[in-house]
Parts: sequence; C-alpha cells; structure tokens
Amino acid sequence: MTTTNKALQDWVAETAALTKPDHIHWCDGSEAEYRSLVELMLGRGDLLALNDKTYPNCYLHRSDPSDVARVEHLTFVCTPDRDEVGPNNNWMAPAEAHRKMAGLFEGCMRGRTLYVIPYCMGPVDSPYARCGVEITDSPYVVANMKLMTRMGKPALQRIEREGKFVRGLHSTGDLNPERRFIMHFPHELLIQSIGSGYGGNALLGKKCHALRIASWQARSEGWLAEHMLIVEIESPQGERHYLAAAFPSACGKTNLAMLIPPASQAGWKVRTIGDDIAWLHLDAEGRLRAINPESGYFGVVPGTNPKTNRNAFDMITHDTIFTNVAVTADNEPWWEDKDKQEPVTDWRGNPWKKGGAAAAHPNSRFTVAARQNPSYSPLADDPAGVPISAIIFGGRRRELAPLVYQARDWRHGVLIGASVASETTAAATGQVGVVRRDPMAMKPFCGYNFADYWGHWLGFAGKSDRLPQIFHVNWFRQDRNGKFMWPGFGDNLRVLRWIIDRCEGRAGARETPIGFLPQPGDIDLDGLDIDRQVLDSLLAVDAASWREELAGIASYFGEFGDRVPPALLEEHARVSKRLG
Ligand code: GTP
Ligand code: SPV
Ligand code: MN
Repeated sequence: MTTTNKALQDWVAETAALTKPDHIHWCDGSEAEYRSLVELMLGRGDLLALNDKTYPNCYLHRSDPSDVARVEHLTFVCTPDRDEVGPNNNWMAPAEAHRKMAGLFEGCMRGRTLYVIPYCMGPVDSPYARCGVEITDSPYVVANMKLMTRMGKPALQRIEREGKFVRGLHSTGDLNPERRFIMHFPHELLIQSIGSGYGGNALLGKKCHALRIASWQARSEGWLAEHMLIVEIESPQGERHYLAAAFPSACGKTNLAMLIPPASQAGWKVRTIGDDIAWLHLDAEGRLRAINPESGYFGVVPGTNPKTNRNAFDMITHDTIFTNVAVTADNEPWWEDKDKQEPVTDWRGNPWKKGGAAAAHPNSRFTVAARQNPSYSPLADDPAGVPISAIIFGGRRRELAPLVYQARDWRHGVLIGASVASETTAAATGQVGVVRRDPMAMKPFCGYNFADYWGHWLGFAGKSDRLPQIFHVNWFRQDRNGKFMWPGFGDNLRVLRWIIDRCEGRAGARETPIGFLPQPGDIDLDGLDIDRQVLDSLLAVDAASWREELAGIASYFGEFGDRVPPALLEEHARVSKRLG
C-alpha cells in the first residue's frame, strides 16, 4: 500500500532516509494485520498470552521499568515565541528542538520496521473529526492505535480527500530516559516523540494530537479540545442528558463514564460516549456539541472490580492488552483491589512477595476497543456528536472542595475551571499525592498559554445563550482516618441527578459565596447509608479556608502576568468579596 497524497509520500520517504528502517509497512487497520502484529510480539516476548479460557485474546505487555507513565518534564511545545506556550508548558525554540530530535532519530530504526498509521480522531464521516498519521517503529503502538482509534484505510482515504493531517513521528529509541523527549510543533502540525513506548508519550493520536495540537486548532477555529469524559444519562421517563466532565488523570473519568446505577436508582440508564477526551463545537442552534475523538480506552486497571466498575471489569475479560499488571498462578492478570487471589509475579515479572510493593504498577493500564463496553452508546459514532447540558470540573481533594457546587453563570464557571487543583497521581512520573493547580484538568495537555486559553473559554459567553451550566465535584474527601467520606462510583449518579435537575430548573439549592450547593434534602439519598454529619461536612463551605484558597488562586494567576483576562480577575475579586 502507499498513497496518492504527495506530502505524506514525501514525509514517509524523508523519515525512512533519516531513521533507516529495514522495512516499511503501511497499516490498513485490518483484523488480519492486528493478528499478525500480535503473533510477532508474542514471538519476541513483547507480549505474553494470558489464560485463553478466562481471558481470551488478552495479552500482557511489560514496559521498561523506567517507562511507566507520561513524562511531563520531558514534554515540550516548540514555537518561535516563548510566551505563546506560557508558564504551563516547557518550551524549546523550534530550530534547537529540530536539531536535537534529528540527531536522536538518525538511524534509530535500523533492524526495525517503520509502520505508517493513518488515523482519524472522531467518526470518519464527522465534520468535527481530524486526521493524523503516526510513524512508529513499535508494533505495540500500532496494536494500541488499532484498539483506540479509527485507523487504516478509511482514515487514509479521508486524508487523501482533505489533504490535511497532523504528522507524528515516534520511535522507542533505546528507552534511555536521558534520550527521551516528547516534542510538539503546533505551527507545523508536527509531533516528535522518542525514547518511550508508553501511553500518552507514544500513542500520538491521544494526548499529543487530540489535546496539545488540537487545543491550538480549536482556539483558532473557535472550538474546544478538552480532557473530558462524555456520558449519557437517561431517566426512567426517557429524558436524556449528556454531560461532559474534566477531572485530572486518574481522578475518575473512566469510572464515571461507565457508571452503574445503584439498586435504589431503578430505571436510570447510563451510557458511555467517551472516557478521556471531548471535542466541543457550537452548533447552528447555539448548543455545545461533543464528539469523542477516540474509539477505545486506555484505562487505569488498579481498583477495577465488580463493585466499583462492573462494566470495565467485564469489558477487559477478552480482546484486551494489559500493560504492567501482575499475573496469578492461573496466568490471569491481577491488580490491587481486583479480588482475594494472590499473584505469583509482579508487574516487572519478578516473584511477588506478600507485604511488599504493589503487584500491579499503580499506573497499569488496559487497552480495549470501546465497542466492548457493556454501556457503550452508539451515539459515540454519531458524526454530529451530542448536545451537552452540563460541564463538570473536578479534582482529587481530601479537604476543602465540597461534594458538588454550581457556578452562577458561564464566567463564574470558567473561574471554577481555571481554579481546579488536585492531588497528583501515578499517571505521570513524579511525586504522588501533592495538591497542584490543574486548570480544566489540562495542566499537562493545553498546548498554549493558559492565560490565552482562559480567554478563549470566556469568549464563548458572547457566542451563545444556550451554553451548558458549569459545576464542580469532588468524590475524594477524606475523614481524619483517611477514609473516603462519599461512597463514590455508582452513587455518584445521585450527584449527577442533582446537576441535571439544576439544568432543568427543578432542584433546590442554597447560595453560598463559592456558588450554589444542594441542601442535604436536594440530593436523592434513598437507599444510601450515610451519616447526616458526614453529609453536612461534604456540603459545607468553610469561609476561612476558602479565603486561603482564593489567595492561592490569585498568586497562581499572577504567574501568567498581564496576559490573564481581566474578566477572570474581576470574577475572582467578586468571589473574594463575597467571602469577606
Ligand atoms: P486517566 O485515564 O488517567 O485520565 O484517569 P481517569 O480520570 O479516567 O480515572 P479512573 O476512572 O481510571 O479512576 C482512577 C482511580 O480512581 C481508580 O483507581 C478508581 O478506582 C478511582 N476512582 C474512580 N472514581 C472514584 C470514586 O467515585 N470514588 C473513589 N473513592 N475512587 C474513585
Ligand atoms: C492520562 O494520563 O490522562 C491518561 C493516560 O489518560 S495517558 O494516555 O498516558 O495520557
Ligand atoms: Mn486522561
């Protein structure tokens, strides 16, 4: 296979001349191609087959122990003007970055095959979808891209029709962290990544294209590229709402998108449209519509069990690639909080010792096609996307942030989004559990200056009077003993129902300086065993602590200097004043 697109043809030839692969393979995206890649990796030991009775077509991949998460300190955005990328990104001058990367890519594919992966982010027939081509020397990347994106022939045909595509060059290189870089050149619609085979560093359609590069395109074209799940909620009466929610990495997007209603919420139906990324466009009626650019999930494995997320638990029992989980004596994948079994080998492949470190890596992942999800919504394939009723921001905060609150209006909602803070998780290398500011859950993913990004968000207020309502949630409040105060998971539906009722003007609330909060009686607690005192503290607003929080937000905004939109600062001043 090859292509009629001259630019693509030339880029593949140039890349081959630089990287010197033994073979070039144009991916068609077929099942047969996937099978043959799996066979190749099984032969080399890059994949291990799991129990084929209980986990048919499931494989384990062990990544290099130094290569188990996104590397934010090695991720750069390269533009001529440093201020364009802002203090929220690492910056390098394009000429310097190109020189550095050309040196690293030189001859790096000797003895390997160069795979060309044409892909489409979003339904191939959607006007909101965008195409890209990833070149990689990793069959693991090709197999993951097959499960996660619409890749192969139909994508290439769209590229040949449109002529426009994002280029992503990836090589696992020698996996030396000293020679690991993830570079973005937004003005050239180009990504270059070397030295990692892991997730967001290597599957370039995901965070690199669909968020960092797409956020630039979205800004200039008037839409939003966001780190959001998209979920469909249907009431027992058949009323449907679509919600989009932005939580930082490993803070509950996949779980909320696949939520199973508790027994007491009979008749409610929840379906998944997306679990990680949303592209949002205003339609002709002024509604914000969302598509999920992906067609598969790269989800956190630990904690997945029939009680927390039965949909995911069932979904990953066949045709799944596991990365960095443990293995039992029966050759089944195992992870913390799965069940009462004990593994025999840990994620590195070493004998597992009771009482030692976690058996599965805390950022171990499953890769699976979305259609395997029992709660899959066919609307995920609708080229028009779905109209969003509410946008929900959230974070992992053991203190302060209440269970849920609602913004007064869009502008206040943008302030709430810009003020998101969350405890860091194992999804990125570095310290875990420290609170950091993570505006709109986009700290690692917004490809340009946050100050300009907040301005872009604020600008929507002038474009439509049918924008979604904006909320903030926190499932992660802890008591003095470190125990989660809210049951979470399926019971989060109770909070989503209050959110929907607020959108419909049906639910009660009390006004506080930080926004509207439910009174305990405004949330349906039927069948839930929760202490009244616990609930009261989940819904409390402590003015003194919030004054401190607002001061912290002000000093964070200060890092962005006079580029911060005045409207955001005015909104901040308004909330501060209400807090006294
Ligand atoms: P990324 O894929 O990294 O973007 O993560 P995500 O936002 O999709 O997070 P995910 O749903 O995979 O959840 C991450 C971790 O949080 C898992 O270990 C979950 O079990 C846990 N978690 C998710 N929802 C809840 C909840 O409502 N309450 C509590 N206590 N834990 C939760
Ligand atoms: C995240 O870290 O937000 C993820 C996993 O969804 S990765 O694909 O590695 O970015
Ligand atoms: Mn994510």
